Amino acid sequence: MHLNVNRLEFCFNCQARHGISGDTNVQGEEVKKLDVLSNDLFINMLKSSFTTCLLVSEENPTVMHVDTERRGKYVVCFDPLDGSSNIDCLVSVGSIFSIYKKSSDGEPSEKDALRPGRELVAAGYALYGSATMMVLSLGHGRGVNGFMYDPSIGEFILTDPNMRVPEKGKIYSINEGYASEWSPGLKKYIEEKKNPSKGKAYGARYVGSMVADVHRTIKYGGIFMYPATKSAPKGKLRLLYECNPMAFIVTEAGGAASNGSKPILDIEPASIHERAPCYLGSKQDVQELLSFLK
Ligand code: P6P
Repeated sequence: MHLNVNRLEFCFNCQARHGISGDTNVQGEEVKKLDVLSNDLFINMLKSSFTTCLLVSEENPTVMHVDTERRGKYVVCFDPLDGSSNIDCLVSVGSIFSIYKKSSDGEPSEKDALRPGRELVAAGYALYGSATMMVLSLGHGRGVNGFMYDPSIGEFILTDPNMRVPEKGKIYSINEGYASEWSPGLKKYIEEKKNPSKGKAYGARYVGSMVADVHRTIKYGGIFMYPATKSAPKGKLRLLYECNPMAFIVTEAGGAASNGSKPILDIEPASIHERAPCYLGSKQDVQELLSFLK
């Protein structure tokens, strides 16, 4: 799947494209025009690739069926432009996707997407930051690879082969604005990172775009958290096209990803837009956090 980055990047530079389109998506969030454009690009490119039979997008309330004559064997769940609320202030945004191979007989249906992340055959993200990078994994011990986009030749170049998450990091990443809603265990963990009983305090980094925060966590180590809170008991991030693909990639790169009680990849989805608490990053940092949550 070659994402039409030129067209998306071109539109980043088109003033006409910035700003609110006046619609709201199934999550009740403002939909910016680039959200709509990137969603259309993903849908059109995937359908015309003749490789997919069912699509799930953050921007669409229900699954999308691919017409029979263009149907393939893959189910793709995607967030076409994650972090779009950051577009107008030029903070990095990204696209996230996960891919299942249809295993059921008969017509494709929603159940072909409601499968644990362990069954994914591939996952990846594109980060539109100071450069454009695609990070991909085919799972099953085949590692994680990063491809930087070179606009001078219009191709993605393998610049980060076999990406690995450091065993332990020095950064914690969470939106501290919701601290009053955290569980006691999470409050104790964050306090320990700020005023450790031994060793040095962790640094705090939070972009507010999942792709940027996760990419930094893979590169530098540490832990990214979007926790359950009193007002959002299942957190904010969506399982099928945010938590699962990132958990698949981080786990494949030697890290860990949990919802606080089990590996994210073991969660049995009940609906295509369901949310899950997300704690992922360096194995030792995630394990330490889980000991506090217990
Ligand atoms: P908050 C972007 O809207 C997003 O879905 C993720 O990219 C990001 O990690 C999260 O929401 C940020 O949410 O509540 O901290 O602004």
